[in-house]
Amino acid sequence: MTSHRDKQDQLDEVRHDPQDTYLTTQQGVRIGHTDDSLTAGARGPTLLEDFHAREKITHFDHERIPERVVHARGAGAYGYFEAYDSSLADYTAAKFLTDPQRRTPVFVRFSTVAGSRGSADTVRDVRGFATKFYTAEGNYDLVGNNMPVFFIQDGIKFPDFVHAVKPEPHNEIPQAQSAHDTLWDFVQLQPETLHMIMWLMSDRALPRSYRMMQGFGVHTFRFVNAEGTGTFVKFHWKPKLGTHSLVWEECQQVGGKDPDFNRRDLWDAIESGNFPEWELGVQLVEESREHDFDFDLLDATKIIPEEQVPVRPVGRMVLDRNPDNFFAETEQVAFHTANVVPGIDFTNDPLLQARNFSYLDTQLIRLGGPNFAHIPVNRPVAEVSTNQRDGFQQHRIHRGQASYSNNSLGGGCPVLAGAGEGAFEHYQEKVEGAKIRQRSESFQDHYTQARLFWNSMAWWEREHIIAAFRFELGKVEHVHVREGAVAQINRIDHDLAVAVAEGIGVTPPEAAAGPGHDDRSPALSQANSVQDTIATRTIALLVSDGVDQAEVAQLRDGFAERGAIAEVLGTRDGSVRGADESQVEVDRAIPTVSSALYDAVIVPGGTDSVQALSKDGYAAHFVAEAFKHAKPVGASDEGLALLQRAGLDFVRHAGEGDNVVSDQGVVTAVPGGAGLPAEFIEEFAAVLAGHRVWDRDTTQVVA
Ligand code: HDE
Repeated sequence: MTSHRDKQDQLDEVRHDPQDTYLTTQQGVRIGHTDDSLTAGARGPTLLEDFHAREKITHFDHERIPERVVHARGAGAYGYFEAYDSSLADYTAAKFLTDPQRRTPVFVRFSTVAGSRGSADTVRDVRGFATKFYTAEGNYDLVGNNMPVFFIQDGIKFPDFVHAVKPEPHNEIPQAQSAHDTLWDFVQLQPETLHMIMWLMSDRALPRSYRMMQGFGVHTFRFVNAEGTGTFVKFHWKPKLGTHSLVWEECQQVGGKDPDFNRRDLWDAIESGNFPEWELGVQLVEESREHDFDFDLLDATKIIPEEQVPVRPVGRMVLDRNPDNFFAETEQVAFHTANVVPGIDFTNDPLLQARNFSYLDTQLIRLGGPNFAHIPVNRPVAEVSTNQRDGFQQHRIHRGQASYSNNSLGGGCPVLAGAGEGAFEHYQEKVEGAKIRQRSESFQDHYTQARLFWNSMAWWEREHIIAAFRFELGKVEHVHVREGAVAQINRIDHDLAVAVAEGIGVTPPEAAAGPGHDDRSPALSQANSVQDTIATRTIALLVSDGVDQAEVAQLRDGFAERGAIAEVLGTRDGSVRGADESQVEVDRAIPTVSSALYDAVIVPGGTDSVQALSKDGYAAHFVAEAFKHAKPVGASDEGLALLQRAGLDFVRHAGEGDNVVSDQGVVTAVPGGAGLPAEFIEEFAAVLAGHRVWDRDTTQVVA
């Protein structure tokens, strides 16, 4: 029976703890002095025989390996997957998806695509969502993204696309940005990118947290059941906390204040026991229905709208353990789309076919040879027995005389699995055709689904998309590239193209022929993914000397009960004085953070505290900015002064019989004998569960 511990038990064998050890060389010789080289005299030359110095420096010189050519920046964690029931057995022989008794260990790595290893987390980019399932039948890798489509249809275009999006080759500018000429030149000339570009310009490219984003296998894969019958399948991960994003301005601020924002969030959530969780779902299409759609199932620039083929929930994944060592685990993990197990197979999606070549190939250079599967994080929990031998970093001591099949000298071992012994059998698809270099006619419509996406957005999502196009194209130097991009957008939606053109100094185009349909897919809008929870959201409580300490405690406890985290931000670090002269502990000083790092802000009462905060530029800015970013803002009666100082002069005082007022996501309360009324926290939590308050008059904000 697979248990969630299997992988961890295996890793325990190689985990090393320096506790109670002596410093040694790599050869195990103890070292008593590591600060000075061996020299001829105190001021003389260093001696070659100083094996310790040489080993120490040589090892250091070789510490770096090539970063991933794409998805270089990432963060990972361990966990497990469990199927809800066995109902998928009609479609797939994959045991980890059909045996609810199993807990299959997993390692997941989230990543950005374009930036280098040291780039900021909160850039506008696609996020990788790669999962390695250590199943009892071998490793299965689902190497997906947080967007369900891709930029190109055929893998042969991948080097072109990546060269276009990466920093430009002459000056290596800009880092981790798509807002530059070469990407948009590629886009304007390659309309198959457009559907994905719509996703990239949307809030999906700015996840609030890895724990709050969806994942998609992107390609149509194939399930194969025990009888050998195939069914097309698309994979979906849905986060338990809903799908939520930052706004673009926040992303840019966070990039400076905390470039590790998403990485830290994942780490902290796991360390504090708030284990991230996703539900795995599948869309299933019988082979007989392959041609029933107005797009090609093999085209990775298309989704199957959920309204056409519903997503069927099949199991859940929980991440419950951080790695011990970033390099050993997160950096050395090697995913590969061709790592499949019986029950899962490929389709002829030309993007997938190229990936099946690329991922093995890239590990050979990145991890220095063919034995990277021996690296602990990559080792299956299933038994491995091959006739492959030697190579750099061979970690196994293969015994015996025979390393070939068939053999008689080794007793015929390793033996071939017979019928019923779990051998992987390739799906027997009949294929025929002339050898040609030509894209299928069925791949030629690049606008219908881009328009479907646009039609499905809430008004504020549309506003964000327009602003994103304006930002990105506004950074493009070549006018013909701006114009070309607008012309392409015009074929998706005329109003969108006009809005973009007006922002970037390009003549708005005439209406162009395009798909022109009004179809919508509600599942595409993040407005429809809100869950009724505030678990792990962060709320800033702004305080200074004289704060009402009872309110602070009440807010901390009230939000903790709902799984959220209220942090006390003071005009200085350490502690501030409460109104009753007690010490109120401060988590962080306001100038060291930013409203962009929190989901909401509340100003508790205490006359002196609010007065001091009102004189503090940082505090007023904090509130104004949180309001501008559509976040919930709250205040106890006295705290209103700071809200007004921040320009929120529409905020009314709560009054008699009306002790909590909630207007445009600004919640205020008049405390009674028992402190803040219970409805205050309740109402604030309800607003916060909605993540942002888009119906807000932002002209109220002081610039
Ligand atoms: Fe990748 N991709 N990719 N990709 N990809 C890599 O493999 C590649 C594509 C994705 O956390 C590389 O180990 C080609 C689609 C993720 O380690 C490389 C093509 C999707 C990760 C590679 C694609 C992805 C990678 C670089 C077009 C979403 C990070 C390092 C045919 C379904 C995995 C590495 C991790 C990484 C090639 C397209 C997702 C070079 C040739 C589509 C999440 O092999």
